[in-house]
Amino acid sequence: MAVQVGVIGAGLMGSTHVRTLSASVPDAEVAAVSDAIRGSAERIAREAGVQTVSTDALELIHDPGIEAVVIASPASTHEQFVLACLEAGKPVLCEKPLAATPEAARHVLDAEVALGRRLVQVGFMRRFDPGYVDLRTRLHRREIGTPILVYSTHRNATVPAGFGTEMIIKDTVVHDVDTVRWLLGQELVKATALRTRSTSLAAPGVRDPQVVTFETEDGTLVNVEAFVNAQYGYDIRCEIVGESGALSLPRLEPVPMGFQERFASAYARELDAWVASIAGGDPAGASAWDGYAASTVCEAAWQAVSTGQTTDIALGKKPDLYTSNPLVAHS
Ligand code: ISE
Repeated sequence: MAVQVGVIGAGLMGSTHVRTLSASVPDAEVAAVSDAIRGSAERIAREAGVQTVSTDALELIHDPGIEAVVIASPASTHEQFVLACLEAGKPVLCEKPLAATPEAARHVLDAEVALGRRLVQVGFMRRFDPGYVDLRTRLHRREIGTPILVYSTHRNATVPAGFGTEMIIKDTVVHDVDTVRWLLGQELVKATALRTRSTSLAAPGVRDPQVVTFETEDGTLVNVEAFVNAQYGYDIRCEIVGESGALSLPRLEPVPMGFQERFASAYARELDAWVASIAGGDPAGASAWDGYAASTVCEAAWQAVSTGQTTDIALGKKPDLYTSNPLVAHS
């Protein structure tokens, strides 16, 4: 029988996940959708043939008919809902960020460690993008030797109204942070923000683009550019420069216009791997530690943007629960 999945949040991401689970993940069935706005949940439920509609996420989580949960509600709700899933012993795929603050992400991490088993996967879907997977495989085959520099470029054509400078870091750069940690198998230890001129097309007071340089544990330098009013398209680039060569993510032509188009395959593979991990028990994708690390790094990056000073990043010791599936250390 297909895994009975409940989806919390019927906005852009939640609806995308309902459609993808329904159309592309044969071992899953979306059995319930909840959203604070009943009409939103009803709309996607009608489209996808979902039986149960709710406006109460906790009711969905504790529904005995629901075996696993996807959280795609606002970041401010993630801590409460993920903790409820852990309490109910249900596997949960939580959209990034894991929580609204590093402290809240730490609460989730500590709760999963106390439980003693991994139930949390965080929605860093680039880990399932074929281009990024190939890049990482070739890097770990040492095709370019030891990495020295990484350039990660993250351009949106436009963003919704109200998308401020802090969101450029915590909602956009957060992907580049997780991707680079995963590619290199390294934690990030310092953040420095560069002052750039802003595009005249940014909303008043928004400083866009943002350029943040990170240093990894072994001294690799990572340059992240996030430009969310680029107009021409949703352009994701990554180049890794090593001691004996360079590797780049394939460039898509024409440039897609949005992240749903650019990462459609990654979202489907992410959900498929998550459902398979529920049946098979092996955790897939980014863990609660990765979610905590990404939130902590982005908070430090935001401090660097706000102060103009280089900010140190201290994650503390990684719990043993996450060392059995370590970041792929660059040998
Ligand atoms: C959005 O939430 C995403 O996750 C996209 O991948 C990112 O490009 C965009 O900037 C975010 O707002």
